[in-house]
Amino acid sequence: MKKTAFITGATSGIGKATAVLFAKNGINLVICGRRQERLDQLKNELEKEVDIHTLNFDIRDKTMVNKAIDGLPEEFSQIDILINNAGNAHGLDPVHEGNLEDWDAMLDINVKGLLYVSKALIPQMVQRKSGHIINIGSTAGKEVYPKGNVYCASKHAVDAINQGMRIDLNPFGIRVGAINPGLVETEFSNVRFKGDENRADNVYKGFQPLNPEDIADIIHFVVTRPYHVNIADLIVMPTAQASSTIVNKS
Ligand code: NDP
Ligand code: 8X3
Repeated sequence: MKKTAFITGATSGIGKATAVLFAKNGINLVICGRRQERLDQLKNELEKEVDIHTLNFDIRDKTMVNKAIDGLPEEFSQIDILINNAGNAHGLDPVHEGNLEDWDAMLDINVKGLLYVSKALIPQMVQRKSGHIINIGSTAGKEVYPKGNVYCASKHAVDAINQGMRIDLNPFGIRVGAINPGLVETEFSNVRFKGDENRADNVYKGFQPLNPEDIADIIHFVVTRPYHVNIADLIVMPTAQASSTIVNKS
């Protein structure tokens, strides 16, 4: 029987690439994001391959999250794979110059939003005693870099939540693991720098960054391991990157 994956942040970058690869491999999809036209476009592209349903919600809004998930049609109501991917950095400032709205956005989206979606979906996995959760962390969740303060804190929280979920869901046979990418060229830096394209492009100049398909490939590898194999925590960087602050640029 085909599995169903629920992917947050499927309108762009890593989430979108994962949706495309999952569809190619026969995994039915619930794709989520706020940009409905992008969700519709992706649905049009992929519905020849799999059953696909779109959900539009702002992950910060727990009422919206619950309403969307409670309203899933019967054929999409059993979620086998949850990809907790939606997230972004907002700003890159030293802590004393940080913008409170940026801080709220990062903690509300990357941490609380991930928890809202998880809380809405995990009980059915517990009841069935099956499921697989992939949390998209970051190298920023493993080490802190200059001006990364609150984004790094949000991803360190994802690291802790990933460990906590794995411990609490262990009695139910639910697999939980994190994938922690380094520099991936997506819309991430456009969002971080609020549409400043030059600044965003500069992040990926002078070396070959990862692309979202590289991460999708790894996510697909993780979810296709035999049931007794759980990839618990994985860090992946471009070859040119050695740490958050060391990148070999030409
Ligand atoms: P993108 O900006 O390309 O994609 C972010 C996705 O998150 C979009 O689909 C966006 O959808 C969704 N999203 C953002 N805010 C909200 C919100 N409030 N409510 C609902 N959905 C939201 O970035 P990436 O693909 O790079 O990022 C995906 C994940 O990977 C993030 O968790 C990020 O932290 C992580 N990551 C990224 C790295 C990188 O270098 N790019 C490296 C390490 C980790 P929409 O705007 O339509 O709502
Ligand atoms: C994204 C990677 O180094 O830009 O999480 O923070 S980084």
